[in-house]
Amino acid sequence: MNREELEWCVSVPKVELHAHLNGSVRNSTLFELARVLGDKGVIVFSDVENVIMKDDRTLHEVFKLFDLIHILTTDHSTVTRITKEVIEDFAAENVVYLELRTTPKRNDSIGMSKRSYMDAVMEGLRAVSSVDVDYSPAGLKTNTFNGSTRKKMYVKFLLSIDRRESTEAAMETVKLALEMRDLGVVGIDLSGNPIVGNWSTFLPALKFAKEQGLYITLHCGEVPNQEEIKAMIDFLPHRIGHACCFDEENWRKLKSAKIPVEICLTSNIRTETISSIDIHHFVDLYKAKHPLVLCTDDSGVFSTSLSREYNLASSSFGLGKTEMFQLAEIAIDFIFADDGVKTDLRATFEEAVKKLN
Ligand code: 6MZ
Repeated sequence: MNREELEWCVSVPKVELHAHLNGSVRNSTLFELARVLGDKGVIVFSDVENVIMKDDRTLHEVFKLFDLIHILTTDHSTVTRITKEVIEDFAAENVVYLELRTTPKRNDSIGMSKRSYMDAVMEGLRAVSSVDVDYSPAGLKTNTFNGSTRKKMYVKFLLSIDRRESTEAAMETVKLALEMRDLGVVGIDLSGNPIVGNWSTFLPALKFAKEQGLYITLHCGEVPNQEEIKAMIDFLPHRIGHACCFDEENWRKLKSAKIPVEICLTSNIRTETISSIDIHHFVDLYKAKHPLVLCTDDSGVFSTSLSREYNLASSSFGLGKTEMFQLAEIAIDFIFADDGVKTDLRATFEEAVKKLN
């Protein structure tokens, strides 16, 4: 990786639309948490160390790793800590708009409800100190930033439904999202192990969410389940993530529906969902001018960053700086926020282009 090019990618303002909170935790934090639980005898530290250090993992192994990460992170104070750290890490590499997604978790043994989990997330957001954060809904935003010369960043939340969940649990998450709209929750994500669960289980909750005006993004086509992919496109989500295993007919459907795709290059390669970067569907979608946005997915789990994803796209697909900047800027069109935020972000990019040239 060329250092100068990577630094340039860091300096460009960026929009991150597909980042899972627990997949974006720093390794150093995971080790620290594992050591504490190891000392308490809850886990065996060296076992955890081996799993965290492993670099190449199949999709199946990734979900086993998430179960382990959740053991380390799922208590209120740790959720607050990782939220603060993850937001600060994105801010440090010039992400000016972040949609952070996480699965609200219930754990009766520690008195955690989906709501208290999300309250802990919000506390982490408020604890961010390296950057001015705006998470307020439409109209209030300028108050937060007025007069400040500090770096600023918008943060919005998507609540994830895990494919292991029931219809009722999915509905609870949607109701929570509606309750937390004033706190920057803008939509719903469907994620989790793609070989688990059925589309029909989640459909009632997703339909309800859409009717209530929440934005929807779906993990779609991480495995070649063409029937599910077709049903997902027919649902007309506002965005989809991945789109790795589409057959010709589903490509046609997706393209004619113009649903923006969140592209996670390193994640797809590491999980072997795509066998090699040269055949990644980014190229076809980019050439077809299909709406797409580069994202990290799980920057901690896959040891990447949004700047690295841009750098990887540039080196793999031969995109120059002008194209890269345009790619970063056009992502504004696909964010789940109102026109005021979009206008403000466009101004940020205009300022940046003057400095970069
Ligand atoms: C599908 C994924 C994912 O929600 O606990 N998640 N779901 N495909 C992926 N591609 C690799 N990466 C992450 O963050 C972790 C959760 O996000 C989903 C999984 O459900 C995982 O448990 P949160 O913050």
